Amino acid sequence: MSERTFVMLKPSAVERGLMGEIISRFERKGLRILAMKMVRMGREEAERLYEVHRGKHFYEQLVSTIAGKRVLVMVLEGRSAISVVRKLVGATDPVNAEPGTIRGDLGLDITDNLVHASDSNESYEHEHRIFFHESELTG
Ligand code: 3AN
Repeated sequence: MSERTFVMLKPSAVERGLMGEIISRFERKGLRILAMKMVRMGREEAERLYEVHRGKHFYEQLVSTIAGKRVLVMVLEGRSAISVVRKLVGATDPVNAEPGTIRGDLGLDITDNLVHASDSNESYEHEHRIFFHESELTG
């Protein structure tokens, strides 16, 4: 069944010039890029994106790592897109991420771990609305 997921390439992926490498992994897997744009992340948007982590010890660092910086946000579509993208991205801590995954191959920092990807359909519904209008996703 075709599914959609929200993905954000974090500031380190943008600054290190890894956008093409990461996007190409999604494309080669067969996922369709439905919408994509580069935005400068506002503080309020960052807080909304990481709402579920409010109160955790790493929340403030997480928000300030992306607030005010350029990130690339996108909606990907494909069969079981949510779990497929999470597998391609790899474990949260790049130290534990398997080689062959994006975090396993390209990252080391746990807070700025290159990519954010929705972990459920509920997260997707919340997250994509922060950056995209419904009209950007049709067609
Ligand atoms: P994932 O991004 O793999 O879904 P989550 O949703 O548990 O992981 O965490 C969201 C983000 O919070 C992670 N991408 C990472 O940047 C950060 N994070 C998670 N756990 C920690 C931690 N123990 N220390 C610092 N940052 C963390």
